[in-house]
Amino acid sequence: MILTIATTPFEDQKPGTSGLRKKVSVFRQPHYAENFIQSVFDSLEGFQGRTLVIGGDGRYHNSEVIQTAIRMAAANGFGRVMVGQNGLLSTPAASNLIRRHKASGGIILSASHNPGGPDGDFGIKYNISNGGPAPEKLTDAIYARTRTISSYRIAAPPGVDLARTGETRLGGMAVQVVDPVTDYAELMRTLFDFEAIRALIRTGFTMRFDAMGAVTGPYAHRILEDMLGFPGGTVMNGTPLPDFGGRHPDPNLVHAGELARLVLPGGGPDFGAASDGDGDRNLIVGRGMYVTPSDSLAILAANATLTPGYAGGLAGIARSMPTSRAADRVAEKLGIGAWETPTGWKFFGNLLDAGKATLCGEESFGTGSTHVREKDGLWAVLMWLNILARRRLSVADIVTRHWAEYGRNFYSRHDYEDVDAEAANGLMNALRARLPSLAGRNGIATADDFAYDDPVDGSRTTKQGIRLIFADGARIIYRLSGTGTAGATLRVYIERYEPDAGLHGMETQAALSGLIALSRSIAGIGTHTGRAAPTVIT
Ligand code: VG1
Ligand code: CO
Repeated sequence: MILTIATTPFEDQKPGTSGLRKKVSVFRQPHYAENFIQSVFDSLEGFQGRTLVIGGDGRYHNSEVIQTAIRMAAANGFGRVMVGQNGLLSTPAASNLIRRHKASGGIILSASHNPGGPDGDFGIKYNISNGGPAPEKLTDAIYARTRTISSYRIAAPPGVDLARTGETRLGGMAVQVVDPVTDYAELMRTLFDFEAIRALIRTGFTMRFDAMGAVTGPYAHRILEDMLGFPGGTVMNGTPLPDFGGRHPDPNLVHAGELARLVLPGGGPDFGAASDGDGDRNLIVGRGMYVTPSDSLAILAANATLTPGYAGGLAGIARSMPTSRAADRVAEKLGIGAWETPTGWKFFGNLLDAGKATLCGEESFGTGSTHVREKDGLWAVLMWLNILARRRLSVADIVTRHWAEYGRNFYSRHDYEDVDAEAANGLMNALRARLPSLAGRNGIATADDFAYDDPVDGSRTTKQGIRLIFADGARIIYRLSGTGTAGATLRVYIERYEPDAGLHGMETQAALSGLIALSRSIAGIGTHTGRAAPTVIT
């Protein structure tokens, strides 16, 4: 039986950088998730009778909303939902399922790297038929719909049993519960030389992968341990938990500190990696070497032809604007396109679909390629393993040789978290107002607010970050986070190019100290926010 339930709009359902993210307590309000999901369906066309992929990162509240989404899909006329067993799908695995099974789209329940649990965050994201996050045009339409919605449709309870794989029905709709790992693991096998990685393991090579109590546990156990043959225990924190075991599943040196302390000092494993809540981010460390995500993108690009999936070369490399320009140097050397987009994976989709870019990356621990339309944590780990297996060098040697060849882009992001929202907006507005007067002083050559003209669909996106570009190519960038759920987070991105290999060994914060001081004084960070220093440095 299909129920039509009367509702009234919520004012705060505007999707951010990556879908709608709110506190669990907000999502638990009656009708809240239902309103948003119905607004998504109302903004789509031509899905009647077609397939919808549904999955989530297993965080607290996942099991409730997944049943809601399935019952609403049935009531709205989808022909089939394909859902991960126990409601689990990593974000890249969901993207793969959408593409592989020609679904009309997918709903991903995740707040990614944000903490989970009853006091944590929850999120809903819609992905389109190419497997990628909905573009701005669609998220704008969804938001507009949330402002006028007056009813939603939902199949009467009960929902469906997601514990067992196989097919059942809900009203006129088929419900197919699939193993979340199988198709994804198959895709990885087509891209990377598993035999070469096995040979590397036989030389005594060891690694640790920290799943951070989140969704990649089952993927990493299957691929790294069962398929590649790394010994049991290689995967840490490999069981997905609703509260991630109390962890903040953000794979940086702070939150993945356990892994970093194991690998970085030496004497432990040769290689360390971690992923986030929904499996789309990656952290890469070796003995004595933390690989910045910006460098990782450049290094993967420079070595891509060593892997079967990319042996034919790359069409181009895309990076988000605040990501360092290290990848641009590789693109230049390879004679391929270098693209610069706003922050958020949704801006890469068109470039990938149009064949303009093969690899993409963001400074925020996100790397990916044409194989899906999301960033992909385990994919990056496997690509590193494939390259290590072929080059037989340590992570540190690969990175320092890369710098010696291309020069080093010293890079750091300073986050000022949970700042008063008004103060953060005040800082950005004041900076914006002063843009015309900033150039010409302190070595700044240009100062602007980044706007992006999509080369494929011609859409224009404005106000994507304030850029101070120095005469020597150094950059300071300011933007506000679009994924937080409390207050505001000011992100300051700082970059400087150093061609002299004799100086590449400098500590990053020291190498950037002049720019860091400027980043604080020019924007008046202390005055506006009351903060003398950032809360997180990556
Ligand atoms: C952050 C990152 C951005 C990333 C986004 C989603 O957004 O900076 O690069 O695409 O998170 O990642 P923001 O607006 O907070 O800076 V995930 O893994 O949280 O879906
Ligand atoms: Co994520």
